[in-house]
This record gives sequence, structure tokens and C-alpha cells, in this order.
Amino acid sequence: MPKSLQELIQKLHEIFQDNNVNVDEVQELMESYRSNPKDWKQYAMFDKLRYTRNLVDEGNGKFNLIILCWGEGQGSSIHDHSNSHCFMKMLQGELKETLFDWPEKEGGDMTERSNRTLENNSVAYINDKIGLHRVENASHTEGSVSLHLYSPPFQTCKVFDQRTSHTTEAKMTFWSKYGERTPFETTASKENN
Ligand code: 2CO
Ligand code: FE2
Repeated sequence: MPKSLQELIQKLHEIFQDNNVNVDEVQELMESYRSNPKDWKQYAMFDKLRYTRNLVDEGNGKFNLIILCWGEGQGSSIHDHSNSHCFMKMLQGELKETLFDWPEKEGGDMTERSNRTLENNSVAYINDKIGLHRVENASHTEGSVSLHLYSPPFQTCKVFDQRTSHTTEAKMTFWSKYGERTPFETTASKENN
């Protein structure tokens, strides 16, 4: 059982040396780490306008490990994961995850398939075969922090307008990398989903 985030990262590197990802193994490993804010607070930078994406580790090119900070009421658009695996572990607070089917055609409303609340230390998994999701911090009193593993890493994803199903490409950007705020020039206008 990893006793720190550093130990978890070390074990993830070992697992991902193998080219076949075993989803259950990764999910169980991430679940077995008990969140300790001392391990990750250097990466946890909040913005008052939107959720932030903070790069922690590039997994030897096999995965990206990112800490996302969700202020009160902040959430994502409906989005896909560019054919990657997405693991999402709660480090602090709670997040609401709402699942959607891929739209069959543009013009119609996207209806919710289901939703659930992710509690601290739990790990959720999604990929494009499972569907699309929206993630939000519904709390009015507490920020949420989550640890995301994407494999392979991706730089863009699709975002969807819930009313029309209209699809656009969004660039994935980092608010910080390795605990250092990303210079303003490289994070232009269209951050996150
Ligand atoms: N996929 C979103 C992002 O990386 C966060 S929602 O959880 O997968 O910005
Ligand atoms: Fe997502």
C-alpha cells in the first residue's frame, strides 16, 4: 500500500512499464493511497474563476498525473477523454459526476444517464466507450481536490453543449507544472473545458 503520493507515483511507473493497462489494478492501487494533504498541497492551486489543472508527473510518456482543484460551485463542460483511460481519485471534498451518452446527432438536448457523488479517497473510471461526463463541485462551502491519471496523455478533448449537442475541440492546459505556476503566455484564452 503506498504510504505517500511519491510512493503511489513510483508504483504507477512500475505498472505502466507494461504496455497493457489493467484498469482494476490501477484503480485498486489508487484507491489504496489514503489522501494526505501534506503530500499534494504544493500542487493544489485554486483559481476563483474556474477549476485548475496542475501537472504532477508525466509517467515516462505513458500517462499524465494531474491534480485538479475545484472551487465551490466550479465544474467542467460535458466532455470526452480522447480515447484515453481516465482515473479520478478524490483527495479532498466531494465531486458530482454526471454521465451522458454520446449524442446521435446535433440539434437535440443531451439527457443525463446517471449521476453519483464521489467521496473522499474513492476512484472513478471512465473512457469514451463508457460515455461522456460532466464533473462539478456542488459544495458551497468547501473546495474539492482530485487526482487524475490519463493514459495515454492527451492534449485536446471534445466538449459538448448540453442544449444542442454542438461539439467543439478544447485544448487541455496546465495552471501549474511540478508545483510552478505556468507562465501566462502559454495559457492563453481557452483554458480547460
Ligand atoms: N477530464 C477533465 C479534465 O482533465 C476533468 S473531469 O474528470 O475526468 O480537465
Ligand atoms: Fe473528465
